[in-house]
Amino acid sequence: SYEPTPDDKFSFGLWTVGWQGRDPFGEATRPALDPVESVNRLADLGAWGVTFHDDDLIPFGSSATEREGHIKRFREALDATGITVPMVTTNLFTHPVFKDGAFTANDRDVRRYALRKTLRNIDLAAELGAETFVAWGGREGAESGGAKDVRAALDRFKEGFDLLADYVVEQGYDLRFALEPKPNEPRGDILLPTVGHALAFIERLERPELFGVNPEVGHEQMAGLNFPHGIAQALWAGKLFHIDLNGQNGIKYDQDLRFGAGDLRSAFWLVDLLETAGYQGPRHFDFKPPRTEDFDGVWASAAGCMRNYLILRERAATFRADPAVQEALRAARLDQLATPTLEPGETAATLLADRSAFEEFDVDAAAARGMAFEALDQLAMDHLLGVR
Ligand code: 3MF
Ligand code: MG
Ligand code: MG
Ligand code: MG
Repeated sequence: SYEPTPDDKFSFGLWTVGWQGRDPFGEATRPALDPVESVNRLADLGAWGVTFHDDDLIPFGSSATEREGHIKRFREALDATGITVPMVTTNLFTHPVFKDGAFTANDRDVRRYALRKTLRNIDLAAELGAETFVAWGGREGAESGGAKDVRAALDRFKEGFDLLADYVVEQGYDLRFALEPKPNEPRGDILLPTVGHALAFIERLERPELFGVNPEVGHEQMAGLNFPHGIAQALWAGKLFHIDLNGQNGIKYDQDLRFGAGDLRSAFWLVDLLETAGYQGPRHFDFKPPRTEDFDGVWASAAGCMRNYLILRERAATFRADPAVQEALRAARLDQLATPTLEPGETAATLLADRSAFEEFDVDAAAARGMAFEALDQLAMDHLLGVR
């Protein structure tokens, strides 16, 4: 059965099911959704967690008393359903004040305001027991070359994150940051456009151990990149702190289709990777139920995200367990790739002394060997399509 349970660690942003369908060309097609209703419905569907931007829960500009009221009734819904809050994030992109960015806005007062908004939200994240604080810098970027000094902006980006990390340590919060890359939209070009850029940036921070990435399927695919490859590198670096699952059809606007829609083969390899690599974090969906849908369609779309993950998890497991696949993996020499290139303790000198590695190496015979990848990939297709 493909019925989700809390053990599957499926989580959803309030902004996903709550998306009203407003896009650059059209008005909302659905009324606003009460966060309490979202928590209840997601719990009914078998989800484990909800995540939110500060403004998803507490409308921008609320008074302190209103703020407390929103948090109180949200907490009551969490307690009643057992839904957790594994991740919280800050909205630093909707209000016009952030039109030129938040931590990297040219205007210094805007940067100071953005940091204050974030610090306040970090307190709330800790209060609700979140382990991950996501930062997507959607407005950190530019439309034209002279408008942004990218090196100065990266200095300001680092300054901001260093301050936030110091604060988390000073407060004794058990919270880590996950940076979310995206190449463009809403800015013409966004800073930290891909997983690779984000991983390199993190190493320049004062407390790199507190920072990882929150890659989103569609964001990497908007840049034409192979998402499972990016995830594999994040895992290899010990930096996959969180993930945004959704669907995307190639290099287009950020489609945010439900997980499994879009590039299905990529989704299969992604689930195979997450499940075999021992990723323990949330399976978080950042999707948008298309604006064609009413609320029945919204919940069908949310249920579909989880169902597709569970189907792909089963398909990937049957693929790995199939003796014919294991044989095909050997024929494709994946076992050899797992073997170090050098003998233990080997140096350049011993490699230079090994005549079999060069002088006597039969280059033509090695070049003539087939890699047997097509047979392996067809087995994967057969498993994905459910005919094996
Ligand atoms: C935009 C996004 C964001 C981030 C969110 C942080 C509004 O394309 O993906 O969603 O995921 O801000 O979690
Ligand atoms: Mg997105
Ligand atoms: Mg997206
Ligand atoms: Mg996202």
